[in-house]
Formats: sequence, C-alpha cells, structure tokens
Amino acid sequence: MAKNKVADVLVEVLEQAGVERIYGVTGDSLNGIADSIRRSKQIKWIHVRHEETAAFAAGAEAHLTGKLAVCAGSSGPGNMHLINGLYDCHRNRVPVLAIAAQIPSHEIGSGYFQETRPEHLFAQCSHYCELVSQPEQMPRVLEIAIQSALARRGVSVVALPGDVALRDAVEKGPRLHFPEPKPTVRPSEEEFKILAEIFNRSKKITILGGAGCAGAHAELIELAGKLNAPIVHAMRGKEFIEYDNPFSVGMTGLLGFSSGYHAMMNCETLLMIGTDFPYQQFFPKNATIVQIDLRGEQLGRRTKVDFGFVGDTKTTLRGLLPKLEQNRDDHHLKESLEHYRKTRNGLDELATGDSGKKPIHPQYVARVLDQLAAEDAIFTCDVGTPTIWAARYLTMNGKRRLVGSFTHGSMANALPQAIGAQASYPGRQVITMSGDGGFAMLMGDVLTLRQHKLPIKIIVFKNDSLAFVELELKAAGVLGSGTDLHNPDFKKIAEGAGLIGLTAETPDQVAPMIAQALKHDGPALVEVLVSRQELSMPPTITYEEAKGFSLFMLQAVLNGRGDEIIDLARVNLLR
Ligand SMILES: Cc1cc2nc3c(=O)[nH]c(=O)nc-3n(C[C@H](O)[C@H](O)[C@H](O)COP(=O)(O)OP(=O)(O)OC[C@H]3O[C@@H](n4cnc5c(N)ncnc54)[C@H](O)[C@@H]3O)c2cc1C
Ligand SMILES: Cc1ncc(C[n+]2csc(CCOP(=O)(O)OP(=O)(O)O)c2C)c(N)n1
Ligand SMILES: [Mg+2]
Repeated sequence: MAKNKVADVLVEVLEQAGVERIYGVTGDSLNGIADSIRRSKQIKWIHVRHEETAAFAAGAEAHLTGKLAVCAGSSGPGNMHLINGLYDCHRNRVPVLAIAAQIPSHEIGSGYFQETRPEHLFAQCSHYCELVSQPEQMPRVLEIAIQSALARRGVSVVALPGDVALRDAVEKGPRLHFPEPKPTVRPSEEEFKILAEIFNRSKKITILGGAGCAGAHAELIELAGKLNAPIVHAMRGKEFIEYDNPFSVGMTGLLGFSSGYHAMMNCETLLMIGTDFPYQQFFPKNATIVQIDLRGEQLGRRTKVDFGFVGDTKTTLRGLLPKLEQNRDDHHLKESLEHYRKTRNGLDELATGDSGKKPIHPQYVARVLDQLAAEDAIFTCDVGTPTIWAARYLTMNGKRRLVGSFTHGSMANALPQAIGAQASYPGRQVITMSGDGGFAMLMGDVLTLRQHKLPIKIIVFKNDSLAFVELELKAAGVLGSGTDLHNPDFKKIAEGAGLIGLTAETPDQVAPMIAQALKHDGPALVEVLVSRQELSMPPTITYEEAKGFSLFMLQAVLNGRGDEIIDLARVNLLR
C-alpha cells in the first residue's frame, strides 16, 4: 500500500478539524496538497481567480460559521496575494488558516525563482506563522496553527515547500482528538460586587455594545431594561444588537446616527461591552466608563476607562443581572429614544424615490434591497459609501447577517466575502452591496460564480466615482482628483460571465430589477446608476469639518468646478 505523504496528513488533520472547503489558486508548489484534496471526500477545492478573494472568502466563512476556514496560495506571488484578505480576517478576529506553499526546500536562501519569506511576510497578519521544513513537523506545526487560530481568534499561516508536502509522512495522522474548548470567562465575585455597585448608584447610563455581544441579545436587552439605558452599537455589532431592541438608539461614529452620538455624550456612566469601537473623539470626556471585554488587552485601548473587567458578554451579564436593582429614572432613556425616532425619520426621508426621473438615491436602493431580501439573507457591503447605506438602511433580525471589511477597511471585499458566504450556505440568499470601484478591483472573481454555481446577487452602486474618498476630501477641505471612474457597462460584463445582467437608470426601475435578480435561480448583477454626490453627514459636524466644507466650495468655485457644486446642491438641498 502506498505510504501516506505529508500532504495526506495535512488533509486528514483538516478533515478532523471539520474543514469542508479550501479557497485558493493552485500552482506547482501546491500540487501535492491539491492531489490529496482531490481524493478527500470531505474537502472541496474552491478555485477562485485571485488569492485575495480566497482569503476574504475564508474570512467570511469563518465569521458566519464561527468555525475554522482555510485558504491557500502557491509559492511567492501566489501566497503573497493572500495578504490583504488575511489582514482583514485577522483584524476581524476570525479563525482562518492559510497554507502558503513554498519553493523547494533545498533552494531556500538562494534567491531562487519565486522565493519569498512567508514567515516574515505574514508575521503582522497572523498569530502563528511557521515553515514546515521536514516531515517530522507534520502534523504538529499544523495543529499548533489550528489551535492558535481558534484559541486566539485570527489567522495562522503554515508555509510548506512543495517537495516536503510530497515526502513520506512520519506521523500517521492527527495527534489531537478533542473538540474546541469553550471555557467560561467571567469576572470574580468580588468584581461582580463592584460592577453591581457602580450601576446601582448610576441613573444616566448608556450601553455601547459591539460584535462581542453576539449570542447575548436577551441578556443585553434585560440589562438595558434594568438600567433604563439606551443601547448604542458599533458597526460590527449591528447584526447582533439592533434587532428586536426597544432600547436601540443606533450607531455612533462618523457614519452613525446623531441619537447614538448624543446618548453616549450625555450619559453619566458608559458601559462598553464587547466592543473595540475605534474613534476616540466619540467617547464622552466626563462620564464614568466601565468596560467589559473577553480580552484583558482590549481594556482602555480606545478611551480612558474607570473600571475594566474581563469576561464573556453572556456569562458576565448572566452573573450580573440578579445583582442589579431596577433604575427608576427613565428620563435619559426616553430622551434618547425620542432623539432616535427623529433621526430615524430623517434618514428614512432620504430613502425615497419611485419616479421615472433621475437621479436614483443610493439610500433608496438600500431601502428597497432591505425590503425585498429574504428573512435570512446574508449581506456583504463594500468599503466606501455602501458601508454607510448598509449601516443605515439594512434591518437585521437575528437571522440576517452582515459582513464587511469594517476594521481593516479594504475595498473590494464584498464580492469575495459573498463567495465565502454562498459556498458555506448554498441555500441562502447572498447579496453584495458593491461599489463600482470596489467591484472592479476584484472583478475577475465574477467568473467564479458560474464555475462554482454560486447564485450570488451583486448590486453595483454605480456612481462613476470613488465617492467615499470625495466625501472625505470635502470634509478635509481638499479638492479631489483621481476619483473619477470611467466605467464599463457592468451589465454586459455580467452577461459575458454567465450571470444575468440588469441596469436600473431611474428610481421606478430599482424595485423591479432587484426583485428580478433576487428571484433568478442563479447569479445576477444589477447595476444601479446612483447619484454621485450624497452627503452622509456625521452626527456632529465639527468646526474643522464645517470649515473644510466651505473651503471646498470656495476652492471648487475658484477652480471652475461650479458644475459639481450645483450637482451637490441639487442632490442634497433641492430634493
Ligand atoms: C468606511 C468605514 C466607516 C466606518 N464608520 C464607522 C462608524 O461610523 N461607526 C462605527 O461604529 N464603526 C464604523 N466603522 C467600523 C469600525 O472601523 C470598527 O470596525 C467597528 O466600530 C468595530 O465594531 P465592534 O466594536 O462591534 O467590533 P470589534 O472591533 O470586532 O470589537 C469586538 C470586541 O469584542 C470583544 N469580544 C469578542 N468576543 C467577546 C465575548 N464573547 N465577550 C466579550 N467581549 C468579546 C473583542 O475582544 C473586541 O474587543 C467603519 C468602517 C468603515 C470601513
Ligand atoms: C484597497 C483599498 N484601496 C483604497 C482604499 C481607500 N478608499 C476607501 S473607500 C474608497 C472608494 C470606494 O469606491 P467605490 O467602491 O466606488 O464606492 P463608493 O464610495 O463610490 O460608493 C477608496 C479608494 C481602501 N480603503 N482600500
Ligand atoms: Mg463608486
């Protein structure tokens, strides 16, 4: 009987870890592994057109399933293409293993064809990154990599020279035979007492929750009820916090709601729980701040903190709730909710349009999508203005999911993440909210949809520009250049790639086109010609920003770009 190769052991360990697919582009240094995967009954090779897509797709799979996901690239440029996507996975704290094939082991150090040093290249976007230089290291190195990705939540990289993968294995198979440990992490009894005291003596409390509140919806709502506290969420917490939440006052931050901003700024006690909301200027200066996070190193990272505790959100709240007294003062909550109602109405008014007259407001597109999408749809949104529309107009319900590149902030994430989402959940509706810039950046992977029968629905917000950058430039008082996009006909590109392609040019076409795409039994693309200049005013306009804006106006006039200002006014003032 043929002896097991190192590559066979690798595949067996991945099988035992529950891996079902590997995203990547093959190459001769990956041949050994590819052959073992071909013989695997459990693991499917998902051939994408760019390795960056592979990493983003694995990240989305890991985020949605909570389980280890895997991507792979061949030696040198092949695995180097993974890097941007892996940064995204790592910053999102999702367990992803990257297999970086390496040049023949005896050539390492000679400046050989395609030689790079993956251990250095991936060091910053991984918890663990090691080279397997001899068969004796397999499966131990791989198992350490998997454990690191799971236990520390993030990326691990195993660099494996093609020749080592094809050598005879020394160990027969997996060495670890236990399910993923799920420890209970919570503050000590002494600390619970302190926590209860803080909240029992406070009246104006606001909660800021984030992605670390996943799975703790009921506890969070009960807490808010006891404390009479409005709940503000950070972007990555939207899908877990906003729905069925009578205490929700929206998001804060530059793309947030003014109600979220004010609820944070006006409180006396702020509880940050399971959040790493990054923007310092949106934290109150004089409030008492309590932070609870699963990771001690997160405490105090973003603002001054008066009380810091380590604990899992659900477990901690379960321990804390019985110790809390009912706050009888509901002024702060009522005020915050009233403010939210007004802000929400204001945003809703912007999401209108069913006439045959241009322009189409992107807010309206997002609203229509929200209304027509399935109860358990998975949305991905590109970095750029689609992130704003997703944050403001998608309604989550505990079943829907939202994936983005929220922390690494990379363009072109939506299509690749949708590929990972659809591959993992073939039966669910997966919808991208793509920028025309972002979509074009990794557009090659639209070819993956037909090849792998992924019925993804791509909605392209075609504003012929890098609109988010234009917004940023305006806020900074700088006149932009290099933001124009001379776009192709995306509908025809889609058709050429085996999708159905549709174009919505006027508001009345938006709903029928999106409905048609969603109904289609296969991949579809709808390009929507949206207006370019949409202001998504931050909840608070600082003097610097206001000044910057008028400066932009001035510069624009001086530079003879009055047409742009008229366009801006038409869209935002004369609606
Ligand atoms: C163009 C653009 C604009 C953006 N604008 C905004 C904006 O205006 N407002 C905004 O909010 N965001 C915005 N973002 C996103 C922002 O960059 C951050 O990614 C986001 O705010 C972080 O959300 P989070 O705190 O929910 O998640 P994370 O940053 O992932 O933090 C989660 C925290 O929870 C902890 N944790 C994990 N599991 C548990 C557990 N079981 N129990 C307890 N703790 C746990 C983690 O250790 C971590 O500290 C924007 C992003 C982009 C791309
Ligand atoms: C890889 C990468 N390059 C550049 C940027 C800077 N950037 C952020 S948003 C954006 C514009 C995105 O344009 P588009 O996808 O068309 O979306 P829009 O804002 O126009 O809706 C750019 C260039 C980035 N975040 N990531
Ligand atoms: Mg654009």
